[in-house]
Amino acid sequence: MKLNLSLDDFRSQMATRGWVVFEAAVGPKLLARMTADLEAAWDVCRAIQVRNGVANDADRTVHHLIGIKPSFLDYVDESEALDPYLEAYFGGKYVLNSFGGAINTRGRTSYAQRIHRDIRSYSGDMPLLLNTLVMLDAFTPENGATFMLSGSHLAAEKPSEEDFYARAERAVGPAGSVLVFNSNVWHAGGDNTTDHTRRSVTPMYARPFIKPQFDYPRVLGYDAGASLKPYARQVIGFNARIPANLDEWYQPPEHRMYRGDQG
Ligand SMILES: O=C(O)CCC(=O)C(=O)O
Repeated sequence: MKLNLSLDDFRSQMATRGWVVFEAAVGPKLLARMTADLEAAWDVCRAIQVRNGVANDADRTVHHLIGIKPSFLDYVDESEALDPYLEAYFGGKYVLNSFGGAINTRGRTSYAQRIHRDIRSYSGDMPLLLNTLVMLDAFTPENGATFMLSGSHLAAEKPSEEDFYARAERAVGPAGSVLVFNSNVWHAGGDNTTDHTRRSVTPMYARPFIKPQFDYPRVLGYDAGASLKPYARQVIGFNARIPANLDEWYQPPEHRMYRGDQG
């Protein structure tokens, strides 16, 4: 992964605008694998969405890709390059909170296209949650590049729709770009008015003491932790698990399920 922003630029843009784009950060090989895996994951997720009666509004969205296909775990390894930036944002360790994705096509919409922020409790200047979005295809205004309301992480209130669309900027970039934003920023996916798909995956990160949306260590299996690289082990959440019996609880610090450096 190559990152075209200095740590200082990242810090200052995150403080003022609340979002940055690392352009063409992910290389073409991994990008192609993730794109193919995203299409395959849609079939897996869709079957369960339909079976469980939650297909409405979820059109062409996928969730919790870790464990569905291997390239998403490879992305976690690759994204270690982002660690100094994410650690600077959080001021400490962080874990994956969710890892979804979307396949936006002409004429089809999902919940991600409503104006929203991804943290239900506004956290002000306390950094609890961070969104990222990996552009598997180039993002353009025509194919629905995300609308971002710069500076909106600085106020609790939701902007009116009129105000939002009057002032929002578009997060554009070539394929492989990574949009990173403070989860307090109001944003919305755009409409795809082209004949080409606009695909993305959206790893979100949180401080380890925030409950993740999915139990990724259990998805992979606790035994899988030993074979992961230390960065992936941390980000997947192996150092921030919840003991479920007293044998897991009574452990020396180096074997604890929730390690002492997780905040
Ligand atoms: O698909 C998009 O452009 C927006 C994605 C989004 O809203 C999100 O990840 O929360």
